[in-house]
Amino acid sequence: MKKVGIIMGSDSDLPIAQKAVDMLKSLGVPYEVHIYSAHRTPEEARAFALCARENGFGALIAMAGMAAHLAGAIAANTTLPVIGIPCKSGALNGIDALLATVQMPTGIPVATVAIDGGGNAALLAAQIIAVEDAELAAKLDAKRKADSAKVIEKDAKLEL
Ligand code: RP5
Repeated sequence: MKKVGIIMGSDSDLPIAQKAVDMLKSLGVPYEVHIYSAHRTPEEARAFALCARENGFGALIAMAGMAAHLAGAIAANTTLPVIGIPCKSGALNGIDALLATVQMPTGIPVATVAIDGGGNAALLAAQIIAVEDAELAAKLDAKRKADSAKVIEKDAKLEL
C-alpha cells in the first residue's frame, strides 16, 4: 500500500499531527511523519516533496499555522495530492493559516480541510489511497457505518 506523508511546520503542530496519525493507524494505512518548515527549512521541504512519489507516498498532508505556506510549498514540488491543514496558532487563531492554505493559485492545488482538522485530513488521504485498494475502501465503508450507528444510538437514547 502507498504511504501517507505527514509534514508539520513546527513541533508545536504535534497535537494536530497526532490526530492524523491516530486515524491512519486505526485504518492500517502506513505513514511517515516529518517536521519541515517552508520558512525555516525550505530546502528539506522541497527535497522531500520532489522525491515523495518515488519514495512510495500516495498522498501528503501538510500542516502549518500563521503565515502557512507549507502545504503550498510542498504542492509546488510534487503532483501527488496534497492536503493542507491550517493550524490554530498566534493572534488570529488559525484564520490566517486557513486563508494562506486555501487560496492557492490555479495550477497548484491544495485540498484544504478545517482549522486543526487532522482527522479529516487523514481520512481524505486514506480515501485517496483507497481508490486503488479495495480492502482499505471496505474499511472506510465499515467506519462510515459504525459512525452512523453511534449517532442513531445517541438519538434513540436522547431524553430532554
Ligand atoms: C508555523 O508557525 C508552524 O506550523 C506553527 O503552527 C506556527 C508557530 O510555530 P512555532 O513558532 O511554534 O515553531 O510555521
